[in-house]
Amino acid sequence: MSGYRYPVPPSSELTPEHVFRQRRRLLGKLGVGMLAATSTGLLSAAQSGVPWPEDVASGPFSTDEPLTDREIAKTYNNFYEFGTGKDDPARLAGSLQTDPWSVVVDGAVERPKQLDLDDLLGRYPLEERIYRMRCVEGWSMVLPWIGFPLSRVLREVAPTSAAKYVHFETLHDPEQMPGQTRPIIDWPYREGLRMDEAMHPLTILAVGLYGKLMPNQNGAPVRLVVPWKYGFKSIKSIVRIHLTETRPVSSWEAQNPREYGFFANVNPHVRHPRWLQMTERRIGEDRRRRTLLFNGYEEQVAHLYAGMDLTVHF
Ligand SMILES: Nc1nc2c(c(=O)[nH]1)N[C@H]1C(S)=C(S)[C@@H](COP(=O)(O)O)O[C@H]1N2
Ligand SMILES: [Mo]
Repeated sequence: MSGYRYPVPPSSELTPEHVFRQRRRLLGKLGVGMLAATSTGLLSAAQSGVPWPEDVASGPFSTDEPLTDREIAKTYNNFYEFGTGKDDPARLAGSLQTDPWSVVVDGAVERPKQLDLDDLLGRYPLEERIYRMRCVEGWSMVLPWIGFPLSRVLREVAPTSAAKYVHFETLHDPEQMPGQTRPIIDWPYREGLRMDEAMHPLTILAVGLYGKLMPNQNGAPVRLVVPWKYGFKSIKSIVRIHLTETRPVSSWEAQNPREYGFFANVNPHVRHPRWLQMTERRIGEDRRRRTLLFNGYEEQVAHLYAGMDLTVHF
């Protein structure tokens, strides 16, 4: 990859300034702007369920499998910053302040950048992507995300030849995230991708779900979605994206490297000491399904791992 430059997208690919200011005003009218004012807990983004103010294009790679029930997807969550119970995030994530918000994009880049909420909601053309999601614990869902390819952001910051990996960090604020007062992991939650995985068109930053703004419990205002990897790679409520030459150590890997590898590709043939990986339970169904290599996205991503022993690099 040395000497490789990611071209900056032509400005025609970015949403014109006036369009996203307008979107922001619309979102404001619909209630997003009120979130700060009502942050006493009367109304959280999760409860407000603000609909997208305009049509969102349907993006590539969507599955036509039936969607997971919206209410289940919003009440059966892993977001340890709000507790380890599946229903904790829905009950407790209302305390998360998502406006204002900013994401720093820096490190091995020529043009470091700070993305604020306006940028996240309007700078990049939004698409809906219906993806299968597979948790390492053995359950799966089909979720309609709204977001944009991470590659759009990475191209804009112009990675240098030293950029081999991308680190991601969740907000660290125990006052808003009560789970961070307990040493479950070494907070903040951290994740990482290799540069080619981060640039892959399946990899998105998501800001919405089921046609509405991202509920807090699902990782508002912006979370990663990497559908061929176990769910823990899809880090929520991101505040920093940092490009480096060295491979990051993700939070779960640091906590237990035998159970959680850096790659974490969905792979029915790589055993986990505590959970079955050959099959999965699609939330809402009774029978177990066979788990597919790369969560069924083999055609799109297998080439990224050509020549790698996936039982070693799990
Ligand atoms: N910051 C943060 N991100 C996180 C987690 C978490 O605990 N904290 N849990 C991960 C796990 S294990 C899964 S399966 C998915 C769940 O996403 P969902 O609740 O939107 O379905 O989020 C991932 N991202
Ligand atoms: Mo997970």
